[in-house]
Amino acid sequence: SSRTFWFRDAIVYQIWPASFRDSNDDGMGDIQGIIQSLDYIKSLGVNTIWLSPMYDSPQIDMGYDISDYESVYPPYGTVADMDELIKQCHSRGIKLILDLVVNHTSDQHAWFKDSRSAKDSSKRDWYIWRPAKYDADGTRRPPNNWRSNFNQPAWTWDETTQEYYLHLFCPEQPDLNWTNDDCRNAIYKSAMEFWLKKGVNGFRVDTVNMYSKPMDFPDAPIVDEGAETQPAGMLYCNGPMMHTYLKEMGAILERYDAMTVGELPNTPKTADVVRYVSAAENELSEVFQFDLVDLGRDPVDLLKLVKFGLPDMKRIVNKWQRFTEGNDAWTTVFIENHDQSRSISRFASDKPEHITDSGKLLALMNMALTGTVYVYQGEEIGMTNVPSTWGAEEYLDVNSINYFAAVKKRTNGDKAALEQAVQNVNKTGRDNARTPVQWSSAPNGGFSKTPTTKPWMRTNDNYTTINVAAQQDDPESVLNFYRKAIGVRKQRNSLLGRGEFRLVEEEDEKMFKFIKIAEGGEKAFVVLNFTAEEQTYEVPEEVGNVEAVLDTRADGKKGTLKPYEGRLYVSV
Ligand code: TEU
Repeated sequence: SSRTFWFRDAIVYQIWPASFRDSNDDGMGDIQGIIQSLDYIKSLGVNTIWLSPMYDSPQIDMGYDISDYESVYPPYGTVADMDELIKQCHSRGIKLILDLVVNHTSDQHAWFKDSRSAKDSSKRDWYIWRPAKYDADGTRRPPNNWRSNFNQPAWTWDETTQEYYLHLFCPEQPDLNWTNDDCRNAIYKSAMEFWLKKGVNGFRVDTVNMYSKPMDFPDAPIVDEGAETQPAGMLYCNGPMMHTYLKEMGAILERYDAMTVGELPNTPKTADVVRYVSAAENELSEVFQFDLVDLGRDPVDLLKLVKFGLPDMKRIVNKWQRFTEGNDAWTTVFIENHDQSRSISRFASDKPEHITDSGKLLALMNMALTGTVYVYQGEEIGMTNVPSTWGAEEYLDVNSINYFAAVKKRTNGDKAALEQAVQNVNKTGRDNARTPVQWSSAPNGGFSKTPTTKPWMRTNDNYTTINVAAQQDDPESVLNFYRKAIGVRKQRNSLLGRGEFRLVEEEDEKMFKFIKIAEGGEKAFVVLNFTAEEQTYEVPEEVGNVEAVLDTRADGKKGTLKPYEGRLYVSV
C-alpha cells in the first residue's frame, strides 16, 4: 500500500465556487477566479483546498445536484480549467480535494432520465423506486413517512411509471441505489476515478453515511405531532451496508494516496464514529461531526435558534477532541462551511465593535485544536451574517425558500410568523455563508472583474469595511491574525495540531480554557474570553513555566482579557 497520512497535518481552505471570485463578469465565481487567487490562498499558510461542487448541474441545490460528474458547470469553466487548477495548485505545494456527491444525482443526470423512462429500463434499479400505499378510501400514500432534509416528503410520485422514488434532499436529487453493483461501479468510475486520474488528492464526501438505507423502509417514529412527515435521519443514516461500501471506496482511494473527509450526521456515539475513521479499517480518512455547528438548533425546527451556553460548546469540543484517545482514528476542526451561518455571528459577536476581536478569537481557538483544520472562504477576514434588515427575497437557498413556504402554509400566510421565519434564517440560514467574498471596498465587494457587475447574490452590506484589501497590510486585521496563527500552528504542530486536549473549568460561562499536551510533554494553555466584558484569569499551575506566543490583541495585558480577546501560552 502506498497510503500515507498527509491529511492529518493538512490545513484546508474551503472554496464555494459560485461566490469566490468572478473573473469574467457574469456575476458568478469561476475556476479562473480561483486560479488568479492561488497566491492569496497560499499566503494564508494553508496547504490544501477543498473545492465545493463545480460539476455540471441544474443548480437546484447549488451544484449538490450533479447532472454529469465528468464535466464542469459552464459558468464556472471547463474540464481544461480544472486541469489547469490542479496543476497550478500542485506547483505551489497545495493539494486539491473535490466534493464527492454520490448519495444522489440530479434528476437531469442521464442515469436518472433512463431510470425513470420505463419500469424495464436497464437503469431502473440504479435509483430507489417503490409502489404506492393506499388507504382504505383509496388515498395514495408514499411508501413511508420520511421527511427529506429540506422539509418535504422524501418520496415523489412519478406519473409515467406509476411509482414513487426516494430523495433524501430535493425532488430534483433522486437517491442512488447503492445495493446495485453496476450502479456502485459506475459511481466509482465516473465520480471518483475520472478525477483521481487527473491528480486530485481526495474528496470531501457529501452525506457519506446515507448510502445504505434499511431497504424495507420502516416508518419513522412520530415526534412532530400532526405533521405529514417525520424526521427520519436516525433511520436513513448508518445503514447495514455502510462499512462494506466504504471499504470498496477505500481500496480505490488507497491506490492514489487520496484522502476523504465524510459528512457524518446523526452519529452521536463515538465508538460508531471511530469505526468510520480508524486507520486500520481503511474507510474514511476523517469525518465532519456536526454537534458544534448544530448547537442551539431547535431539534424539530432546525432553522430556529434556541439558547445555549458556553459550557455546552465546551462539552462538544471536548468530546470530539478526545474521541481519538487510545485508538488510531483522527478528528477534524471546523466552525464554518457553506451550510452554516457565519461563526462570528453565531458563537461570538457581530456588533461592529466586536467583529475583529471575535474573528481572531475563533481563529485562535481553531488553530490550537487537534485535528485537520478547515477554514471556510471569508472566515479569514471575519465575514459575518447578512444584515437582519434583509427581506425574504434576498435569501436564495432552496432550504430557506422551502422553509418560508412551509411557514406560510402552516400559518395561512401570517405576516408575523413569516417575519419570525426570516429572522430565524438570518441567524442560521445557509445563505449567510454564500454571499460573495469581499475582496475590496469597490462596489459589490470587488467580487467581479468589473465591480459594477451585479453578483448572482447580494453582497453583505458590510463589504465597505470588511474586505481583503483593507486587511492585507493591517497588522491587527483578522486576515493577518489568521496568517500568524496558522504559522504558529505549523511551527508547533505536535502540540497544537496533534497534542492531547484537556478542558479546564468546564462550567465557566465566560471563558473557554484548555490545555494541550504534546507527546514529548510540552504544554500549551489557551484562554478565550467569550464575553463583551473584561475578564481575569490565572495560568493553571500544572502547565508549568510558559510564555505567551499568540495574543489576539496588540495591547494585551497579562492576567486580563479584553472583550473577545484570546491568548495562547506555550511551555518554555
Ligand atoms: O449537506 C448535508 C446535510 O444536510 C448536513 O451537512 C447538515 O448541514 C448538517 O447536519 C449540519 O446541520 C450536504 C451539503 O453540504 C449540502 O450543501 C447539500 O445541500 C446536501 O448535502 C445535499 O447534497
